[in-house]
Amino acid sequence: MSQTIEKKQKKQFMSGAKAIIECMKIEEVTKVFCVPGESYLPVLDAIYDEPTIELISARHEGGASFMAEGYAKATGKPGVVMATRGVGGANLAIGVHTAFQDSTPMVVFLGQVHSKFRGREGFQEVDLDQFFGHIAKWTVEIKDAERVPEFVQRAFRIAQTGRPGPVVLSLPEDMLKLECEMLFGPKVSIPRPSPSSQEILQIENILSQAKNPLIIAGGGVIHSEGEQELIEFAEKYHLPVMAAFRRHDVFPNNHPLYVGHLGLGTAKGIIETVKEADCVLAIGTRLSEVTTQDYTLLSPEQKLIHIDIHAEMLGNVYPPEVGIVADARKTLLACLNVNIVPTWKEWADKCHRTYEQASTLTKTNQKEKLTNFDVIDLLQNLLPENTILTNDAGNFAGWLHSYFQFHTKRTYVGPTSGAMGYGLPAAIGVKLAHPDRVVVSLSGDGGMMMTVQELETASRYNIPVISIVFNNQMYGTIRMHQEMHYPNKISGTDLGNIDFISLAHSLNANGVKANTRVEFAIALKEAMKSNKPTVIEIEMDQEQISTSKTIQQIREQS
Ligand SMILES: Cc1ncc(C[n+]2csc(CCOP(=O)(O)OP(=O)(O)O)c2C)c(N)n1
Ligand SMILES: [Mg+2]
Repeated sequence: MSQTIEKKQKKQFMSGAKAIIECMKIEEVTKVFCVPGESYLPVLDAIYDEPTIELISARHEGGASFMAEGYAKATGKPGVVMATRGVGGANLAIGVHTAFQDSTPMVVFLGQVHSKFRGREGFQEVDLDQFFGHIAKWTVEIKDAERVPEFVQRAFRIAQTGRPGPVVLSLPEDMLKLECEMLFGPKVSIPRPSPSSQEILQIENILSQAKNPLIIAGGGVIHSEGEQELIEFAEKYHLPVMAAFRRHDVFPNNHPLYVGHLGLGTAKGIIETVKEADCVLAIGTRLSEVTTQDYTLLSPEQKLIHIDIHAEMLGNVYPPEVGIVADARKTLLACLNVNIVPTWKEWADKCHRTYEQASTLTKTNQKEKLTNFDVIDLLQNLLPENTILTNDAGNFAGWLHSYFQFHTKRTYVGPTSGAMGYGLPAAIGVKLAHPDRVVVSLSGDGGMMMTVQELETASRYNIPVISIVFNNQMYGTIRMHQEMHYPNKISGTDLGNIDFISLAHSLNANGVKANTRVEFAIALKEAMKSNKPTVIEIEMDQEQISTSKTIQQIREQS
């Protein structure tokens, strides 16, 4: 027994800070995002000495944490981010919350005050365990240097096991300098539980009685790398597939079995498809508020088969007929052998037609001023198939969600948390993960200004992301809600105009305004060739507040 332990674990003498870096090496971490602070200088110094890890120093911890989150979504590996004490922790909390809501693996290291000062409200002191307790999957303050490997390796395990999520480790500054004998375990392995044959039989029984079955597929399918198995399962039994909120790329949108996306402002016809289903197979989705359209999507008459890696997700929103705790890919593989004669082709075709009707871009124009429809049309036609798109929160995203078709897996990265400021930094994280692919972020003027400073980070590290900004000089989404509930009373939603082109230049990026289709096409092609980040500004029609309504139409209806 002790021999086995000797073989698997290696002992080394080093400081707490160096042990953190050693753990990162064991986990094959190659990118760390941060804003530096004096509280964790030994960690920064240990990274300086480690050639396999690149440190990306951002302009704001919110940006750094979104970069780490986007990087994690693009790679499937944990995003690693560091910041200092209460101030850095507070700033990066938005990325931790996003990683939690989006089930993204993330490991956060925060410098903490000296152990001797803890509890006296020292400089920038916050009890970080408590502060993050509610929005992180796990938190720990490492008080003993010799326990660094145990806690850091456990952090990487927890971040990736079951439903992935963020973990937060705080590091008292004296602990980082202490040297002692460290015992490291092997690289974390991730359990991928399979469903039992009994459970697969239950799926078979329920599905074989269904007249109008429907799959709702979420992030669990992507995280388990089960996209191909989902295609095979759907094709074998003619099952229509719908994507959960901001999981567009879970299934090819140009596939005859794709039937839409459940998001904000989803077309009525697509919601009708779910209402008409008598059996829903929800896989790797927590059936969130947005996916379920404010928890109104399913009714007790519909039979629910719910498969999730996290037991607590089952019955959290709807009580399932059968609930299975298992890896999505493993379950889809097992489902490939169910004994069902498919009879659902007609139903699947009908659902697909509904999706096509709702998502066909008919409103593009060729000559006049560029519209949001044109932008989506041109992105669809000019970008290479493996381009990765990210988006911020805001009404401008409605055009992307409704009309852009994601054909290839792992081509979309968006915040199910709905966090503004996400688009640009997430794109930077994604581009670092895939430097050879085109990465484009879409943002509104409001969201862009929350993390615009990260353009300088992108240019400093030569990360040529393309950032499209839809400028309507307002917090358009909230203005839309305001007009629906309090027409003609604009409160807090007007914004001043920003010259995004000058702003981009001052942050060492390219900047160009596109007013027509031709100008946009040229700008996009130039941006794809550039080795600098590029901002393309679109002047949005203020009146066209959403994909389907003008401000005037909303006022008339309310
Ligand atoms: C961090 C954060 N703060 C506030 C909100 C609420 N919110 C949602 S959309 C929105 C306005 C977005 O404005 P903009 O980025 O300009 O996009 P637009 O809706 O105008 O297209 C706001 C304030 C949010 N989702 N996230
Ligand atoms: Mg706006």
